[in-house]
Amino acid sequence: MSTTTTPTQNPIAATDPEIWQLVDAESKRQATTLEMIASENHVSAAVMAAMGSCLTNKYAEGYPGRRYYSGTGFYDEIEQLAIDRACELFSCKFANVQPHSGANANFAAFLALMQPGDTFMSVVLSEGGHLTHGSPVNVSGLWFKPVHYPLVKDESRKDCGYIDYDEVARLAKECKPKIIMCGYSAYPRTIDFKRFREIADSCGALLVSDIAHIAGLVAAGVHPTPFGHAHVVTTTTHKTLRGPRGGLIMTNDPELAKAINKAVFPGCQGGPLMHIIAAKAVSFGEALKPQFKDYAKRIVANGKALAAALTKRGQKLSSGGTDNHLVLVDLRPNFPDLTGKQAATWLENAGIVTNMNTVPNEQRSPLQTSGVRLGTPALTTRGFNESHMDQIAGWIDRVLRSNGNEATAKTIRADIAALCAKFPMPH
Ligand code: DSN
Repeated sequence: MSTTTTPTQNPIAATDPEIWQLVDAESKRQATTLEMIASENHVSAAVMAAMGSCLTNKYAEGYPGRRYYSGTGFYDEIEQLAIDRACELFSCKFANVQPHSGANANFAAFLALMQPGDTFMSVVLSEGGHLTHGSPVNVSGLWFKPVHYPLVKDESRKDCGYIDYDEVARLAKECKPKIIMCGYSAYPRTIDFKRFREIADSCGALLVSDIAHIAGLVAAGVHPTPFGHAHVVTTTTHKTLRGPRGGLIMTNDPELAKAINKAVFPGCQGGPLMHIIAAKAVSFGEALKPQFKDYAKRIVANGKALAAALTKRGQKLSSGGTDNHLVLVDLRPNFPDLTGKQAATWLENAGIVTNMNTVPNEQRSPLQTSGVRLGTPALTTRGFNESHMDQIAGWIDRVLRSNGNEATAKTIRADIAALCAKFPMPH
């Protein structure tokens, strides 16, 4: 939603001023603050327009050429384009573009590859995994048996905070999982897909890589690809990939592709969201352009600059830095009494939008936490560069050291609004 859209131009304003007022206020919030939630981004006007198009009116259950409703000719072409572009973007053979979300993509992959009661391996949510990777309150943990592999915890080791690959290998031999999941929601380091595949092969498991956070980096070649190693790759489309909110599943294996299609529909979804699938196609088209490679490189350069600028100011980062778009600030050494929840509130008051996050060896509840997760994809979309990361790290550091001082937050918020005015939202 562009801030240049005035109420008189927007049909919501005419028919539902109550909702329009909130949408407009949100649009202004996005424009005047620093969006640093690592899983969020700002989509292009074209992606936004596809989501708000007439395609939302149609039922198109089934797949291209095999639908259960009439009037789906254009939808076949749209979905096929989305599939073809996804395959070109990730250099793979099969793509299912119908999952409504990353959670649905992961559930469909589980449904395709496992039976209830089967064992799989993943990282626990509190150490950077995901709700859908075996949390006891999610179907992945209710119906399947997760065995969680650890990060290196020994502070004296250089790879502290990295995946403990030796432990993954040991646990895999011990529990003989059906699936090994790799891919995380709060992991700042490069994933060694080759090593994971060797471990999967050693115990006869399938390797499933959830690249939701790094999909844009993988597509642009600035993070190694899981293809050639993972049997199945799941992702969201709205994070670094900068598409609409949604999910995607890919594979190179024709038999697995059949099982995945069946698992998505009719397994766990009904009518596909065709307006979102069209928006996925538009965003994949954008990601295939050379500018996207440059965008992804700048995300990582900004991530590294942000990490270095925070470290220079004495902040402690989980794993000591980042290889990607994500920085995890561990508050414990500098601010033992400060929770991630409180820190995120102080930062939001200053115009810096982040999320509280658990950190390795977390002692607090997920509703309090001892860390704050930061990310650079949305800032990079707006054109912020490495010099701004230093300025932003300075603001973050000041807020954290201010003990929630309201005057400090107010001053920084005004400075941020002034800076944001120079970096308009994508139109
Ligand atoms: N909730 C997302 C995130 O913030 O990382 C993962 O799906």
